[in-house]
Amino acid sequence: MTSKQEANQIASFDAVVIGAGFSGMYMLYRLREAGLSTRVYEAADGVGGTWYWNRYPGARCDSESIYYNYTFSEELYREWTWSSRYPEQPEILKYLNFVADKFNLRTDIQFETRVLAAHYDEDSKRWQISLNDGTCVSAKYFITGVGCLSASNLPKFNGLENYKGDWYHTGHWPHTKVDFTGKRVGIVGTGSSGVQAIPVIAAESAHLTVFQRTPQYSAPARNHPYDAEYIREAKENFHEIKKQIRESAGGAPAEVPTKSALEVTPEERLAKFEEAWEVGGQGIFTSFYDITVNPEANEHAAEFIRSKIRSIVTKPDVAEKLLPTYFYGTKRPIIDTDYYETYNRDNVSLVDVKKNPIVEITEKGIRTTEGEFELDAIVFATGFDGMTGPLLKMDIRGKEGVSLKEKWNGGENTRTYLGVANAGFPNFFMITGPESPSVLSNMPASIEQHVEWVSDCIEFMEENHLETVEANVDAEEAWSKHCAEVADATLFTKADSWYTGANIPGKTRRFLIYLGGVGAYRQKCTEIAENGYEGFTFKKTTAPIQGSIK
Ligand code: N01
Repeated sequence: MTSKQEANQIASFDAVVIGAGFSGMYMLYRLREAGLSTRVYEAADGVGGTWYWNRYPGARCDSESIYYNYTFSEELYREWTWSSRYPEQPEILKYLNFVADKFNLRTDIQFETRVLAAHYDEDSKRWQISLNDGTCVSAKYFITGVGCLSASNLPKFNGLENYKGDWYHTGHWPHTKVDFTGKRVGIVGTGSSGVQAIPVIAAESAHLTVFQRTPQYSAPARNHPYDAEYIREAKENFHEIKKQIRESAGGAPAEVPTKSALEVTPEERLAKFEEAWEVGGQGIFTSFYDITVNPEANEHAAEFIRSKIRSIVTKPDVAEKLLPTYFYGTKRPIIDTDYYETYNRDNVSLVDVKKNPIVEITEKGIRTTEGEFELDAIVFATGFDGMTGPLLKMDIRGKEGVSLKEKWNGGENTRTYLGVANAGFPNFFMITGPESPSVLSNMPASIEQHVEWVSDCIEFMEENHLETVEANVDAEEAWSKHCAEVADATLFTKADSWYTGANIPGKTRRFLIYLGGVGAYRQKCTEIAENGYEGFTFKKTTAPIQGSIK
């Protein structure tokens, strides 16, 4: 510990957690139940994490609500009632506030406080955590619940500082309503955020210009209110739903495809896609088992969606611009409400900024190589520095003062053990970190699994009077290699997306999501724990203990 840290230290805890979203709130709940003094630090002035920040028009969930919630408490599951299949952001934020109230979580959350640095002190075997108010606290355990998509990406557009209109990023939307009535609005980006915002902003504004770099595959969400009977059944089936969520490949009950898109007749294939399109949601993605591994199978799904775009969008030149060409599903498959239909409105125009790139932001709007577009407001729906971005925003340093940034070497060497731990960083745990199923699963399911695994590990340490736990280098290397092998067998690594880091200029291209499935991953983590935390080294005050000590 430096003398400055010592002088500024104001408190010590058993555990410090960063973030008060789904991850941090449940982590707090579990650690408190285990009797540990725990403090959560949250930059926002309220709970909610991603659902606190992403307040842009049209923001809603793309996992079905009855599965997109905590399942650790049956009482909680029964007390909360979702209004619809894919609820809007305010409702999800309300749910998370309900959880915070029900379990009295706020007493141990310090809001409007950003963690700037966390350094492991090898003498005291504790983490020294520096806050943005200049103070410092210490903790035996340091846990990040910072999400995979919380570091927003605002590309460096020349001239943005000269722009006289208002501009917004979807990931940091104002808390008061932004009124686009009568305004000429431009939106840059057509990922999930852009696709959700575009129909809503188009309906409100005088004119909406969409600046599209890569056309996207999107399927209708077919959102609808839930009827009382459906909700009653879900609550009655809580235990079955919880089991399915935890054992499934994607973290939510879903039909497991058993057929290849190539073994069925063209008529059967089309019927399957049509059915998924009509039901709405992510069904096309899971219609056949080889959509994300076989280029030919993938092309059938891709062409089906292209045919839908051609049939929905009435202006052929606009439809043509909207046709995606990358492997379907290798960027996050989007679900929408009237996205393609919006391009039939007279007040919407589409600019292809791959063909005519953005040159600069001017005082009046956006200039592409095609010309200047005058705009009263600009919305940047340009996404996030995903996976590693939120962690690397902080100065996290493990043994010998080595930072996570140095260890991961600009992404060249990003390695974790199970996406939860890092060699060289004792008593540091990441909830849904790189190389765990995270964003390719129903997030609350993956979050609950990680939180439960981490709190079990901590309880095990406390019961056995262990001072530190650290991932072994060889275990980490083997896990990282396994993750890469699973990913390389798919088409996911082929797309330029935030999944691969390709959306951030200069970021090393790596695919940092474990694709083995939530159920299989859970089993692996459970086995590791049951085998005495294979691949981890625990230390008592003096001698290290390898492997099984149960
Ligand atoms: O971000 P994105 P997002 N010039 O990275 C474009 C989750 N999410 O916020 O594709 C011009 O997907 C970029 O173009 P390209 C979900 O997991 C969930 O939309 O890189 N354009 C792309 O079109 C999702 O995947 C929900 O060529 C530029 C867009 O900006 C993730 O968050 C809702 C550009 C960014 O798309 C991220 O989604 C919303 C530039 N310099 C989000 N830079 C739910 O439904 C980037 N773009 C739960």
